[in-house]
Amino acid sequence: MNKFVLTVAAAMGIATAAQAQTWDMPTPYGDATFHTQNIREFAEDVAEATGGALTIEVHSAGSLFPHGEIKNAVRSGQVPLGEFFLSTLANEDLAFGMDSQPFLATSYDDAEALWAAQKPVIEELLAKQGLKPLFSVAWPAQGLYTNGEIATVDDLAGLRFRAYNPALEQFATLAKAAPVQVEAADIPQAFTTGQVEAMITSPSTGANSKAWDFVDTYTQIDAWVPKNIVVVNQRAFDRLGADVQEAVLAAAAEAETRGWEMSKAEAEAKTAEMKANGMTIAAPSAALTEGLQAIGAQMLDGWKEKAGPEAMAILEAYEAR
Ligand code: PCA
Repeated sequence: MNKFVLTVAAAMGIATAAQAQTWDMPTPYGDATFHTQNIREFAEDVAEATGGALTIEVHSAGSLFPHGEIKNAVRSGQVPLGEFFLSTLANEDLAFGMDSQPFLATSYDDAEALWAAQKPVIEELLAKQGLKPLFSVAWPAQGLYTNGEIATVDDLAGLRFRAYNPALEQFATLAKAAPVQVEAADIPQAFTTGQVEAMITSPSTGANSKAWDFVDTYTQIDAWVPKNIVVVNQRAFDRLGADVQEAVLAAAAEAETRGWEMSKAEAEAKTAEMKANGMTIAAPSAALTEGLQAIGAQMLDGWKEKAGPEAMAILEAYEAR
């Protein structure tokens, strides 16, 4: 087919064998992560539904772009789509970080309600950057990994504490710990080299990093339920034929539903895996819960002072549910 015919075919959105394309998709987390597994299923569904017209090649564990660059790589069109941890964008707008506000949404029901309130605003904010959200999936609730039992917030003072977003950095600082930003894939090394000695993350990431190799206690503080998001470059999406676009959106909707189910199943299975590997699975003491919730309340007060109208609207919609 000559170039002219191809261009006309492309402009008309006609899928031809010659047009079959492959999309590279960077993701931050490793292959054992349920988010990655869910995304691979999404890619298979798209390939199948489009009869191979669109193939998505998943590049996991930050192998194509480091986590912190994935959003801008999609925005600039270097790659057509990618996944990242939504709340890492909280410095752009507080609306992005709300799922990581300590003790604001701590169950899956809360998290679903928060996402429903967040979604229209996130869509609008990302649309300004030429990005379109495809789906978002929650991690299991975030718990505390330490050596030895943490009876009160005071026990966290001075600990080198792994952080993964601005909210956790602030939370650790307010607990008088010393936050250090570390990507999930680097957790084992950060502990073995002494760069960090405690963290807050899900049982998924805890078990996948073999937390039992470097800490002995998991305290189920269930502090927040943060999400990953998959976004596509709007222009790349618009260039797809209408039938392919439809297939992508249908597979994305399925991936969102499936991902939340996988997350729920993981919460229990991965906690059991940590227990089976010798970790103590502890409930937080009343004093610890009280202390952590006080930090959460302080953070939310500060948040309200800085939040723009969009972020405030999310909070109000969520709280009015
Ligand atoms: N795992 C990711 C994000 C939240 C989670 O549970 C991490 O620890 O980086």
